[in-house]
Amino acid sequence: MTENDFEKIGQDILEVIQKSKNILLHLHPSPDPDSVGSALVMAEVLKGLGKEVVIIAGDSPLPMSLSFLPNFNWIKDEGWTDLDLNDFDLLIAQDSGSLEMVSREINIKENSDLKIVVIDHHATNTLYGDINLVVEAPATTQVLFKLISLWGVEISQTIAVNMFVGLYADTGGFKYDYTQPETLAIAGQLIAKNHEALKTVRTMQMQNTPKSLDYKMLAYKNINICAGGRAAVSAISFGDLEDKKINTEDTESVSLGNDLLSVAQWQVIATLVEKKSGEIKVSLRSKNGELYNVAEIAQIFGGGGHKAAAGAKLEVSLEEALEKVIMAIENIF
Ligand SMILES: [Mn+2]
Repeated sequence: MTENDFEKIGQDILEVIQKSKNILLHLHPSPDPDSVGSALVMAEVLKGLGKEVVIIAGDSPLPMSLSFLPNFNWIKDEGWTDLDLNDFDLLIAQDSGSLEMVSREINIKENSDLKIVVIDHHATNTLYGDINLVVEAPATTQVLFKLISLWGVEISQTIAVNMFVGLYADTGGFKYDYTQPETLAIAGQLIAKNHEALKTVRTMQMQNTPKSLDYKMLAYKNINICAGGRAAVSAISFGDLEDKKINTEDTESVSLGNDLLSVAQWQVIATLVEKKSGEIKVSLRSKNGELYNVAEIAQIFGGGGHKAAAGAKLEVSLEEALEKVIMAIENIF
């Protein structure tokens, strides 16, 4: 996207916001720090513009492992069916590459005439909004930094923290290849605004529960090595999660993908987690997305994401999912 296009779309979004009174924000299913950070940043900006704002947790429970973020209590523990979409003038859908990433429970377009503004950084974004600001950036909070700078909004101390955690998390702590010089420049400005942002990311990395380690143990116990030892797929069954009484709060702080990718020989890894019986969440990671593009694999299963990090959902048995994912991975080697 050219600078001109960015400015044009950015101004269009501001105009729509100015015309709206009640604005709805949401977290995407299995919300990550970029989703939560983006929602809290946008909410603060909108409140500053005198708007009524509601943030709902959406499909997933409130991500309590991020409850230390400033203004976290603004997020209502409500799903999409708990509210009347007609009460709102505008939905700003952030960090969500498709309607399914906004909600898998309802189809927002079929259930309302709500105007939708999309602000996102996923290359596979389906442009489902009335206005779409989809920018190649490592995190939605990076897009927001540019956007609110364009609007002339000052970065507050709380905005700085919520933006920083989004940048930090989506770049794996500024390690992933798609981290841009601009990402670090923005991170520097955020730290200059509020040095506490560093403490916040440390806090973020210490949110395991004792059962988080049981969860990791299950992942490590159920590894299938494939592609001649260059890839690995871990599969965790619903039964095992039930037996160990592992809940969302135990899993949301754990990045199995990063743990498995720490094995030097494995170029690609996948984790299959049977969240409910017959419903498999597939996460894929690649050490080198140019060489082994896992977004292509995710797309086979109706998912999406980035070349080095992608995901999908399968509604089959765990055994069948495992077989299919292994086959798809072996095909790209
Ligand atoms: Mn993101």
